[in-house]
Amino acid sequence: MKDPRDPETRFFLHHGDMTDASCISSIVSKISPDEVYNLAAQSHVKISFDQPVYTCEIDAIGTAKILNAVKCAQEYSGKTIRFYQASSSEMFGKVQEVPQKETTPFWPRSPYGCAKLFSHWLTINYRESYGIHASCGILYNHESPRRGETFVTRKITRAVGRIKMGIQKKLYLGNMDALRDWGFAGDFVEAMWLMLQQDEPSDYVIATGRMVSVRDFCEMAFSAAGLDYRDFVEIDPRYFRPAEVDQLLGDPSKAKKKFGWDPKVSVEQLAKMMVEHDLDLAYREKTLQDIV
Ligand code: F7E
Repeated sequence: MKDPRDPETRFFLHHGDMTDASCISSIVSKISPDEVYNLAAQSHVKISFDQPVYTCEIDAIGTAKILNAVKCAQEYSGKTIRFYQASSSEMFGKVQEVPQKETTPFWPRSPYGCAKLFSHWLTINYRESYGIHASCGILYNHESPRRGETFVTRKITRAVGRIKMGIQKKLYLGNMDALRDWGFAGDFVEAMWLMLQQDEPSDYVIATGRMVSVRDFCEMAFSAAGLDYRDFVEIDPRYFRPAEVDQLLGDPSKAKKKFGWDPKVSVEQLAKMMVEHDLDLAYREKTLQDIV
């Protein structure tokens, strides 16, 4: 087994659980990290309506556990640990301003949005109370071929691949009029890292500054495979949410000004990238089906 203290070893997984404060603090004190990125979440908005308590346990109380572990480890060792909190555009929910910026008032519309808002403010509170170098990235929807298949972009591109290969007939969606500011996860992760390289901690909106509808994304994805979405997509009210976030559009100018961040991948390129990946995946599925 590789020695995790070896500088050549770039990646080492430790077991842990967001509900277990003792294991979080022992991992933080054992590793003594330079930077901590809290991306842990029950991150599906619709599921948060069905599992509100679990969502709050992980997305809200979990953050309190990590922040406190960071504070204690820092006090004990005297070493500065920089902290990143994955805040979400879902905190803007019923938007009070278009586009949204760091100063826009919040109005979350789901247990997920409420839990993220708690963590956002707790991170700011630890920064103000204990001088922790803690920053919040208010990230808009960020996607890639690695996206989970129950999120709408990947659900669409998976369906495109499978329909094209003849192993799926229809795609059932909920609210196709919802508007989102979709970017590429690779671009957004770069922004997270840049945030922690700044001398002073702060909060930043990370978005592309362009908004399209679920319907538009369908059009882009199906046409990337030479298909017309209107032939395959149907509405199923089961996918509607008890309270919807109708539109989200971010203004990333603070991040651009402070550390020169600019997203490189457009939503059209993103849809094409995901479709190409999922066509390949569906081709392999089809080949396997034909063999067995
Ligand atoms: O839905 C609509 C749905 O589940 C996008 C998470 O990463 O981004 C994500 O949250 C929109 C919504 O993402 C279906 O009603 C229509 O309006 O892909 P989504 P989300 O809820 O925006 C934020 C920034 C986060 O922080 C979250 O963790 O698409 N929609 N039909 C559908 N959505 C889904 N999932 N499935 C449908 O069939």
